[in-house]
Amino acid sequence: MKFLISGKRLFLKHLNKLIKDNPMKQKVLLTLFLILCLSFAKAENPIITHIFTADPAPIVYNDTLFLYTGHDTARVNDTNYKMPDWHVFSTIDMVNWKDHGVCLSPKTFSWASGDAYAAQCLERNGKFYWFVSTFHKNDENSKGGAAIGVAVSDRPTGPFKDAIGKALVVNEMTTDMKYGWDDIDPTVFIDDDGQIYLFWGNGSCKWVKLKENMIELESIITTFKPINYIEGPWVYKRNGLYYLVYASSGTKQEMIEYCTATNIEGPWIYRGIIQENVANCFTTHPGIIDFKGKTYFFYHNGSLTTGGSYRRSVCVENMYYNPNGTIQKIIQTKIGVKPVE
Ligand code: FUB
Repeated sequence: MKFLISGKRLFLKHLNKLIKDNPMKQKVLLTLFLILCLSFAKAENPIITHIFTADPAPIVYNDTLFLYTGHDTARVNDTNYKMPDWHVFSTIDMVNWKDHGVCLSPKTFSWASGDAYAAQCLERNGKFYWFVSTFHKNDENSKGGAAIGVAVSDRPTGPFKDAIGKALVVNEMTTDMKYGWDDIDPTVFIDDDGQIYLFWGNGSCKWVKLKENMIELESIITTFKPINYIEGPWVYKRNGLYYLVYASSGTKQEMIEYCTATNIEGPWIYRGIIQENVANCFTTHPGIIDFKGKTYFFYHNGSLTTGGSYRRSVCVENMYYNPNGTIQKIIQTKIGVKPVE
């Protein structure tokens, strides 16, 4: 860091001399200086500031981190979600983010009628499967309510098309929650033996095995209730231990809590709170990934100017494990994470 500062001073000294000598050189050097300043860019939370984003789901593919998010477009005084589509962002250094724009919307699914709720994309055999939650039309397959669909593409940023032509999970398939919007927030996990698992749910956590083709159910649906569970499950494995991280009842606002298990089918042992309430937002939503030797914890809050519970913004923090595999509390910061090479 010291090197960078004294380097800048030296650069400015020479710049001053050259400015006096030659106005053309002045322009070139000023441009170079601007580029130099940009290359020292720091991350800052929220990481996306030109639109409102929610429900972050990261994957790493070919040394690039791709971040799949929902998109909040509710007006300041609205009291419900308005989420027309899903975006993809990418970074190679955790600091500079590229917006690949709208890469999928519920309109892609002929059977869908509602908002673009939480989703997760992952790569399998060279194809990208984007599991999404949205709402079903009232038709011969469902009377409506939340549903889970799958879109597929040859590339992480699309174009994506409906992989099945109908929903993978409809409201009628789970009956433990007596309301229509419990089949939301899909997360997909592929175990070391290749078995694919889909977890999801609001109010209770549900899971099912998927077939090798990613687009058909292979088992009965199992439902369970981790302590304080509300929604937004994120499942992964580390050093032989399975982790189930989720948005929890918290105080009035959601927090993030987690369980671990030595078997993906449970029993899940409650391990406590990872993240306390977030700024200015009722919900929050976990997305965890290892990238370039570090572990990152993505979430959303309502901290942008004019932000709120329906105008959310994705943030990222470093995440650390204790030697016994438990997760240290996430420290929410404004400065975000450092760049990585
Ligand atoms: O973004 C809409 C819903 O809010 C998500 O599906 C939930 O996880 C919560 O973040």
